Amino acid sequence: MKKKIISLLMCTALAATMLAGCGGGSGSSESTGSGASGGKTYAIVTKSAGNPYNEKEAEGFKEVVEAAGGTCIVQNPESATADAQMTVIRSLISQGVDSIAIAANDANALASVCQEAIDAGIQVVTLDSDVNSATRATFCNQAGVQEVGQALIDAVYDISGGEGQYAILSATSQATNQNAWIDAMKSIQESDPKYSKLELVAVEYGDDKPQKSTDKTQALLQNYPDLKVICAPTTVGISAAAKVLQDQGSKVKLTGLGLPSEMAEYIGNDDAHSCPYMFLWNPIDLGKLAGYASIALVDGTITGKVGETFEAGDMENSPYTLTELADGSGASEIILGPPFQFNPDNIDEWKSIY
Ligand code: RAM
Repeated sequence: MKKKIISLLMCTALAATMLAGCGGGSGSSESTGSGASGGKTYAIVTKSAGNPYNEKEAEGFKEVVEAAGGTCIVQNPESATADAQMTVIRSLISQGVDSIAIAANDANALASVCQEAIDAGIQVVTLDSDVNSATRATFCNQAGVQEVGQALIDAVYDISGGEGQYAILSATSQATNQNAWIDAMKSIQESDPKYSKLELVAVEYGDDKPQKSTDKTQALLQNYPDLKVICAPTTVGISAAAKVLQDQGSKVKLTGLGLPSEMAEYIGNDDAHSCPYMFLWNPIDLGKLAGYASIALVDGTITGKVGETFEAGDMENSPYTLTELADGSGASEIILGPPFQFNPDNIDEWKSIY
């Protein structure tokens, strides 16, 4: 009898594990809260597993969904590719979730799977990195693209002394957000003679993988002996590059977008530090914003049209308004706020927060 109970318990445990496994994708988790949005399921698909920035984003999203009583599914695909995201999105569609928030690895390659979700009655919202704007309701954008581009090119200008070679170490070559920021940097540089003495010698892609980003940094140092600055608009790239430059005592300086928790030891104005300053926003807040936007879409408070507004609890700029995306399509976005500068004066306040 005892044996039977034990084997019954083991079978039940195995079945539960298999059911949980149906969520697919590496780093999947599901949890439920209690309250007004009870019975609804809100999913978030990050760019990839193993990136602390993505974990913070998912943490904020989950907090909001659960506090509202919803069920939260977090999916972190194995790699930062559109294919890996397609697999998890198809699985979420077949599970019949109410909404999917996606940090897109590719704007166009994900369009058809996003349309499949919409056709299945699922609300699709993007955060951090957009898809083709016709295939989602709205985009939770961490900061205006022009503002990020301006902050980065000004940092390169300032740190290089206004002239000389710089290189960009990006995430993946298809990432909507990084490509938009890089394009903004290039067009600002081209349109203002102030930046005419800066020379962009290379754009490399570390694919948001620490080792590949390390290798690409080392190759940049070898290939461009006159390089003055590396700008890495990715938290994974900047921390890998910071370590290479600082360990080698390189004269090349670094700026870009980084997590204070990962970058604190590299930020400083002296020769012993590789990064004088960098920028970011609060990734937990970006996830929270996507949580509130998902709930507002599911309960019908917003539909994704420019001009609509929704409440976002105790978030700084609540209520948020859907504003027009700068691509002329008439589609909407929701801006979290301006990019924030982290430097030797404030890094210690922020390094334990995110
Ligand atoms: C990486 C990711 C993410 C980006 C940040 C700045 O973590 O590529 O999409 O927003 O960097």
